[in-house]
Amino acid sequence: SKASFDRNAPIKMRTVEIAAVSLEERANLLKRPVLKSDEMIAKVKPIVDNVRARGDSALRELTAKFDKAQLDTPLLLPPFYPLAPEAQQIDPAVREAINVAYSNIYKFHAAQIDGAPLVVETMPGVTCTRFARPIARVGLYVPGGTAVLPSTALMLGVPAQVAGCEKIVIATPPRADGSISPEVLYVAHKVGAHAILRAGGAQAVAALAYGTETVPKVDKIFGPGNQWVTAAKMLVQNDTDALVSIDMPAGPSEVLVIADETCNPAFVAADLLSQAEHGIDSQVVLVASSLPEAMLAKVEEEVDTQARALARVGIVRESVAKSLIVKTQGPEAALEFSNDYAPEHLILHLRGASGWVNRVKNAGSVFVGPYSPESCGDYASGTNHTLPTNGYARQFSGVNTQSFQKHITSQEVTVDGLQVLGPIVATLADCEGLQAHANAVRIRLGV
Ligand code: HSO
Ligand code: ZN
Repeated sequence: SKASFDRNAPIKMRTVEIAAVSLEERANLLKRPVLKSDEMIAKVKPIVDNVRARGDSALRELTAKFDKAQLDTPLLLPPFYPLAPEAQQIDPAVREAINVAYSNIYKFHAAQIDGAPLVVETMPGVTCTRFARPIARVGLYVPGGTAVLPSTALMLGVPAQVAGCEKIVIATPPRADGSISPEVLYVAHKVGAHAILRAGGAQAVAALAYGTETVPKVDKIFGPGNQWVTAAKMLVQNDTDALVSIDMPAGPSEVLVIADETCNPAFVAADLLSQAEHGIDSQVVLVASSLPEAMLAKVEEEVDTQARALARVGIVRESVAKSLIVKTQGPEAALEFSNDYAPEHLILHLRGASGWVNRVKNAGSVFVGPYSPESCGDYASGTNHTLPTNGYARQFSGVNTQSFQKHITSQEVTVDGLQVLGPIVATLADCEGLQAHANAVRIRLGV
């Protein structure tokens, strides 16, 4: 499809004036491209069933077919102690950058841990508590494809490590020679992963969900991926035999930038393009909050010139063509549009940007002011980059430490406590006609 684009054509976004569009058009602007989830689920089902039935041999065949890698050696790489020799050879600057990113992500996620139990005496002698426990076995999907993403290994591995998960399995598609990126190996070592499964796509998700001769079954599967990976996650989540949960449904990555007359047009353009380069279906929205025409033109000019200098210009050309500029009268209307859109990433290039954060109702992660590009959160500031897309920011949080924990509640009622609480419970049990429930109280009260 790349050939169908004229190289001289401007790399340009579509513009709409929000006050001028009908309610129906507005609703359309908020939509993402249709994810045909039931069609995709039907397509991945044979793959998932194959791995479930035939285990490792199916995995090897599918990896040869989709990743062009013949794996004669084990599918599962062993623990990484000591560090694999190829991982010792990564560029020292990259190694140091991973170390700093690791430390920031670790700090922010360690602060999120639900440590001390919650203890509440709801009535005298009636004590309710809630405490967290790690999810024992977790599978972390690290995409391969058009870019290697050691950063995703960090974003999933660090909270798993902080939460104290017993078994961390990283799944990632191997390169054609069967190897895994040394940077991913290095991150696996740092987060204390127990194994790397050299497989990707729906087949990797199936192996993690059901287990194979060599791949351990996990309790929860995390991580972004293409439509195949997402559909496979949705499929196994609904299979009670798999008994597995997932982090969230994932769609193409998104950014919404709100800019006013205080913005730096070159910064705004750079932020839009950093999202556009992820893939041809990346969703990029600029909300121009009373942005003077001359400045908007400057942003558009910057998008075009900066895009042309990118190695991934082919991808950017396609995603920018599908992107949108929404003009609003001021920041109130801009925030209203953003809250309705519920973007994965929200960047505020606004006067007094931090003052607008409390107006954000729906977003995966917010980037405040001119010096907070999304790239910082994508890699190294400390926040997680596995975030809800497709409008799911209305009801989902991004991956965080508690995504790797679950909560258990408990109660202890004293004999005196039961004197007061028991009759209340018996009355409600009688009301529901559940006599045995009432008896369990009355037998203790001796009434
Ligand atoms: N923006 C991506 C994360 C990422 N960026 C990884 C670079 N590497 C989705 O939130
Ligand atoms: Zn990114």
